[in-house]
Amino acid sequence: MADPYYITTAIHYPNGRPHIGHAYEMIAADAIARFHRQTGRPVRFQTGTDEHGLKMVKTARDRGIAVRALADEMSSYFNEMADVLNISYDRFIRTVEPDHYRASQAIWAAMAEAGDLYLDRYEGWYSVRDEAFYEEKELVAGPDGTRLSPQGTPVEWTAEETWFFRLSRHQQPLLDFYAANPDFIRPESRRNEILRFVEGGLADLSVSRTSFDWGVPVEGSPGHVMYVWVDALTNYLTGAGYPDDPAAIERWWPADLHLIGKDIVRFHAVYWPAFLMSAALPLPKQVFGHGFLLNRGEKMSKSVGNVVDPMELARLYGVDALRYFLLRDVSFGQDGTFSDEAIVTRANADLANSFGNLAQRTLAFIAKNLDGRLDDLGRADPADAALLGEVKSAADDFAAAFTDLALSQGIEAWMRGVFACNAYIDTQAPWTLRKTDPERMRAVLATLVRAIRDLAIVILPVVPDAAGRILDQLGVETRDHAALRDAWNATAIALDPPSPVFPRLELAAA
Ligand code: ME8
Repeated sequence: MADPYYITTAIHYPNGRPHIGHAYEMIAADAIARFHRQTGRPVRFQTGTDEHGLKMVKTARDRGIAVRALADEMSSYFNEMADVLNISYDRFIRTVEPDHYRASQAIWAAMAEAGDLYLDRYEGWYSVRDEAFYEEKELVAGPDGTRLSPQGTPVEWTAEETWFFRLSRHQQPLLDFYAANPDFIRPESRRNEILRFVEGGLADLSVSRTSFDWGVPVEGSPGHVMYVWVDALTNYLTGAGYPDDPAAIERWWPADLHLIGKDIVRFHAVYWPAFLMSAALPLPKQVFGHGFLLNRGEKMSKSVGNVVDPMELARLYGVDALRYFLLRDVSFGQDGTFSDEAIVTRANADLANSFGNLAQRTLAFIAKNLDGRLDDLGRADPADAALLGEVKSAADDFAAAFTDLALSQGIEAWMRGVFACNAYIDTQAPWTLRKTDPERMRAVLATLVRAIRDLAIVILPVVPDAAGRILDQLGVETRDHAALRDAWNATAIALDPPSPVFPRLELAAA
């Protein structure tokens, strides 16, 4: 039985509508989840919303509505976006759900049992926007002399009685863990950042709040709710069945991959493993901090007014084009920039003009000249095996790259397979063979159909809808990688004139 694979995105703050950065993270995680499913691994994929904390309280207060009403409304937009973008999640978790309360209280109890929690008074800086505490030495000066967090967000002084977690005690165990697991934090730049941070010493962490009540209650400590990051991180355990379902935990925990943005690596690579060590639970295998998406090179913000609605982009250009662009044009792990022009250019070049055209032209030719049937496989030539060899090597390179989370490199490898097919079709010229050598023409078409099927299977995780439709047109049911190694020959295919699955895009009017 293949190893189960558990992948998660960050859970998103539903204090506003989802933006393209949220969409990007879900799409990347979805492509990885789909890829692993195709290899035959049982996959569990979780995304969702992070609904507690002061940021939610303040946003609701500003809007004059109840926090729960804000959470319900905004969370539904995230869920809707996930569905529109074809995100194949197994669970869309909301941190207001009862099983999540049980999980958060269970890990709290385990940390208390380990002697890692104590009551004290917290005085220090807090950024509501980051939902994070900062030490004085980490702050930077703002333009008007105010203090800002290292992320550039406003900080406020807070003073209250809270529970503390003995993070300091976990400094050395964390360093030992990083040393023994060099791939725990990726990419390398993030790992180095975290090593420097932890080597610099860890202060104990304030993990409860008493100044508001929108959070998971700390049992036995009236007036305390958990610091939002304690319950937020625990969502990953909730999704694995903790604490109620030992068989599910056994199967899914530890998670294989927490996919998150670069701004929250500290929470996932320092606090989270420390909480888990304290609770005597296994640590996740990997935390990957992806880069940020920039709008034409600029950071997006409400005040600049350049925040982009991913649903609008999907409506204008199609979900598959958007998914393809984001995964192909952004080097995974680095920041990336997008614009309407870049999406259109990339989708047209790779999807409409290269792969789409290859499939459309081949299937339409078979539909027109052979009534959509290839019963007789014609006369083979070494060029056929050579092409299938190139496609196989493209598929292998894609798989190796996706296994290593080098997503854009994987797609580049796939494009090499598409280019090889287009070169083959031009050299073999089936439209000429139709008159001069029909037997050879059939072998060329059968080779192309085989190649198109394999390339469609390979690219399914990236463009599930369009690649799935090509496979439907070919009458191919399988979606698994195992099929890439089978002895399938093109037979009855494209009975009706095929319709193009990758339309040529035009730039939407500004
Ligand atoms: O941080 N480009 O939620 P969040 C790419 N609730 N990714 C971006 C981005 C951008 N421009 N802006 C944000 C939180 N992200 C917490 C997480 S997890 C237990 C709790 C990413 O809604 C960001 O890095 O602020 C994060 O991974 C995710 O979107 C949610 O951000």
